[in-house]
This record gives sequence, structure tokens and C-alpha cells, in this order.
Amino acid sequence: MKIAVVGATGLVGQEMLRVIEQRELPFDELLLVASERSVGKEMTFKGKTYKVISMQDAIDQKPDVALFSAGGSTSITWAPKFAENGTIVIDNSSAWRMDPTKKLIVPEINGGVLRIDDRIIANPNCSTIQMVLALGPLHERYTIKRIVVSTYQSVTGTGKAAVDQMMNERAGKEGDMVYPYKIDMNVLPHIDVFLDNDYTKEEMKMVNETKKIFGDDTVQVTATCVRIPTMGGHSESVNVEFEEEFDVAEVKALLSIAPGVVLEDDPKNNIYPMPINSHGKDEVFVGRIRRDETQEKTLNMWIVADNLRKGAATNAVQIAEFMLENSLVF
Ligand code: A2P
Ligand code: 11C
Repeated sequence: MKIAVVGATGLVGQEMLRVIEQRELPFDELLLVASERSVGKEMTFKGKTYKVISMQDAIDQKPDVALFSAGGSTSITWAPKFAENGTIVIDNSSAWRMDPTKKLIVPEINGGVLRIDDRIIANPNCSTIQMVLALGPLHERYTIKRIVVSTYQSVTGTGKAAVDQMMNERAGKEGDMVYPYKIDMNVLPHIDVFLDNDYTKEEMKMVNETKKIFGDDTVQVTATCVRIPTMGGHSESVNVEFEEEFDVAEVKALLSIAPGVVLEDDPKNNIYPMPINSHGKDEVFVGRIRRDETQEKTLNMWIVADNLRKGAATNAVQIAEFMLENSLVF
């Protein structure tokens, strides 16, 4: 088993390496790949020193699996070249997610659709992953009609340069601006680019990816995605209307046994999910579960996860684990 981490020097790439180590993903050989700028740079992993190699060198070494997190345009250019050479590409960018010939996977929800001939597999957007993981068991039981979601997303979702912008602002230093405005001590209702319908691309990812992962176009989603000056961990306020009536105690019971979900819901003792507690964790945390008193069959909840872990690196590594466990890698 030869694994390549493409974008190994980036925030998600670094997290992928930590997840590979912590989850003990088995491999015989590891290739660390980044842009020409980083080729030759030395990186240490599990006590061993590796030299960063180029995309072409990585292709020539025919890895079995390549975990990509190097941006959409890099994926468009390079993922097919790896795939043509027999490598299974698990791609964290938005490049292939809505391509009808590619699967969009959260293993706990729809891993079962993966097949041995899948060559480019898309990892969903971080804010979508944490939402569908928590809502999947409820959709199965009560059938979701409509989701209204507002997000509170960390600067780590944008990458290293955004973390630098926030830290420079905090230190009163000059530096490059990644966002159109200051982010520290501010809130930006703007993630990714604005589209013709005045929603952002991030908001439409939540709409379209949710339907694709659930395999159900009838699920209505409307989203407002917001960047807040937090360091690690996306939070979501979710209002969800079901076809069937539910019982709040049963909702909590379902979530308490849902794979990858941790219920943190004890308001009397101030127990609820917070991004600061999600750092470095693979689970999705759910709390503030309560009936919407203004509308029938409708629930409010609060969902938090480390966007670099389950929202990106962990989910990608879990797709690789799923392929291995189900003999879908040859
Ligand atoms: P590099 O460090 O050499 O620029 P982040 O989102 O945290 O900024 O990380 C982006 C990752 O994608 C980095 O590892 C970066 O490598 C990598 N990357 C960016 N452009 C390319 C490219 N054209 N080919 C390969 N890797 C790339
Ligand atoms: C953010 N969700 O927090 C984005 C990052 O489509 O994979 C990931 C963008 C994507 O800014």
C-alpha cells in the first residue's frame, strides 16, 4: 500500500498526516507531494524524514491512494492524471463533487455506494459533512423536508494565509489580506464567491452536496454561511422540518448511538458543543436539541466539528479506510 498526500505542506495536508498517524492507516510507502515551490523541502513524519516531491514524480511512483488537498484547480489538472495511472484519488476540493460520474462520500452515510472501479472520489465541503453526519440518522427515521442552516465558520477553513491575516490583525501587524475586510473582532457573511443568485458558493455547496450525499433531491436546504474569528471548528445552527412527527427524547437517543456523533446536551449544566472543545477530534458534536415551538415537526439543534478533521482530513482518511476494509483497493 503506497499512499500519497498531495498538498502535504498545507493546513489540511498536515492534518491528514496527523490523522493517518493517529488512526494507524496502514501503508508501506508514503509520498509527500506539494507545489514546485516546496519540492525538496524536508518533512518529518513518525520520526522519519521525507523529501517533498512534485506531482509528476508522485504519478510516476504509482501510489495506490492519493489524498488530495491542494485546491480545486490543482485537482482539475492532476487528479485525472493520477487516476489514469490506476491511483484512487480522494479529493478534498470542490472540483469533482457535483460531477454526476463521481461519488461524494461521507462513509457513515453513503459509503455503501462506493465500487471497486471508482477512481476519483470527492470529499464533501466541511460544513456539509458535519451537518449530514448529524442529520443522516434523523432523515432515515423521520424524513427531512427542509433544513435552514446558519454557519459560524473558522478561519482555518480558508487555509494558512487566513490564519496569518487574523493573527497579524490581533498583533497589530501589517500583512496580506485574504478576506475583503478585517476578520478579527468582525463577522463576515461571505464564504467563497458570490453567485448570480446572490448566495455564496459555500451556501450552494451545502444545498447541493446534502441532496447528493442523501441521494434524495426532495430535501430542501437553505443556508447562510458566515466567517467568524475563531481558530479551528465550524459551528452550525440548524432548523430542520421533518415529514414525520418525532419525539425529542428519541432524537437524542438516535444521536447518542449514531456513528461519529457525540451528544453534548445538558443545558442546565451549561453543556453544549463549542469549537474550542472540538480541536483535534474526529467526532461531530451535537447539542441544544429542542422543538421549534413555532412550527410542527420541526427541531432546532447546534452542530460543531473540527473542520480540518471530520470536515476534511478525517473524512478523507475514512474513505480510504472504507475502501481498504471493503476490498475496493487492488
Ligand atoms: P505549497 O506549500 O508548495 O504551496 P493551504 O490551503 O493551507 O494554503 O495549502 C495548500 C496546499 O496545496 C499546499 O500544500 C500547497 O503546496 C499545495 N499546492 C498549491 N498549489 C499546488 C500545485 N499547483 N501543485 C501541487 N500542490 C499545490
Ligand atoms: C471554508 N468550507 O470553511 C470552506 C473550506 O469547498 O472544500 C473548504 C472549501 C471547500 O472556508
